[in-house]
Amino acid sequence: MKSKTKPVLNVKAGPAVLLAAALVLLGMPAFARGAPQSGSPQSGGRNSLSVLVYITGMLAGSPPYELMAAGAESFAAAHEGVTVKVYEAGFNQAEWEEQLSSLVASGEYDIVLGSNPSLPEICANVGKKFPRQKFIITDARYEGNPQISTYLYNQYEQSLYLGYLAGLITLSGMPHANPAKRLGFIAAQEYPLLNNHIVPGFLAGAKLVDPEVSLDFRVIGNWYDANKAAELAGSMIDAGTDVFAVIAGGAAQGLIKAAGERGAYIVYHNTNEYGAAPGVILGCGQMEQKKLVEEILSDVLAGKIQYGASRTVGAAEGYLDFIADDPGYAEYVPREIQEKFNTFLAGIKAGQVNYTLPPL
Ligand code: RBF
Repeated sequence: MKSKTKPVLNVKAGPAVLLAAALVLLGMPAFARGAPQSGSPQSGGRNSLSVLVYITGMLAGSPPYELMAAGAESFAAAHEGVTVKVYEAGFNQAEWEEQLSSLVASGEYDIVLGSNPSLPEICANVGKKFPRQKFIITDARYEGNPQISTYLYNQYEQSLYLGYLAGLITLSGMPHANPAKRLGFIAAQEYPLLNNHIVPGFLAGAKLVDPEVSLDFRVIGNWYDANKAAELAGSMIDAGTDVFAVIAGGAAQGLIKAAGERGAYIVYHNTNEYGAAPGVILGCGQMEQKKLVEEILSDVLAGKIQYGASRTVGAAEGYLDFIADDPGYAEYVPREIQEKFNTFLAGIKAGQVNYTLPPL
């Protein structure tokens, strides 16, 4: 079955279409699903929209997913005629393509919204079977497919400033900082965005503080095993790591627990996690995914999405930030570190820190 789009009001329409359009205006979008196609979403605006938010994993513990669902739901609450279904696909990546295919086969969704670097290829495959289905994916780059639009966060940049902060902390005289100049990075799994942007950016940022800083990089093997993350953290602390970064979804809780018990520090990507361990989590980046998703949906309604294209957004554009106005940073990080870090971050936001974004 093909995907369908909703009628717009300025089309020449028969009585059935007019009835469907009226029902949309009356807030009964479910009826409108049977309405015929009335023009491509790229051209001109639309009054109703059915969105599938496809979560490649689980919401809980995964900031990019929670923020995406929150953005879509708040947009739907503010726009009559916009409906959102959030589907959690679970952790079995081998099932994702088939699951998405059967969801799309219903023809219910005008767009599929997702956030995962591995999603474009899956959507390209699903899209071959459903040529009118559109997919919009954040946290990914994919170009040249007329069904797919992507938005890449410049995660090299967020890692650069979190790495810089980690470098300042490992060199400091803070209670748990040791002389080893050794940082740790715990990842759930390896993938190009992680290996080519996130980890190298983190080390490059730390090396701007002191070129002798080294990185101990370990992989959990999945996005949920907090015990394994705690185990890895313990052995990394034994080997001299005193400041960690982590990209591991819910499994990151194991690191937080181990660092709290053993005495180590964490800088955290994408979300405000200070409250989970004050005095342990000393810096949190912010991914403005909720804002980006609301803007994307607004562009969908306005017919302004560019399919086939990818846009990169970072700190200078206001889509990546650092949460400095939290006691977890303001009260626990020594003043002189804050001053150096704030200056560096301001430089990043002003585009004054020179770096080369590695290929993905
Ligand atoms: N990030 C999460 O926060 N939770 C997840 O469960 C999760 N699963 C992922 C699965 C795959 C196959 C890939 C490539 C990435 C996944 N990510 C997940 C990473 C996420 O999309 C993002 O890159 C990182 O959170 C860094 O912003």
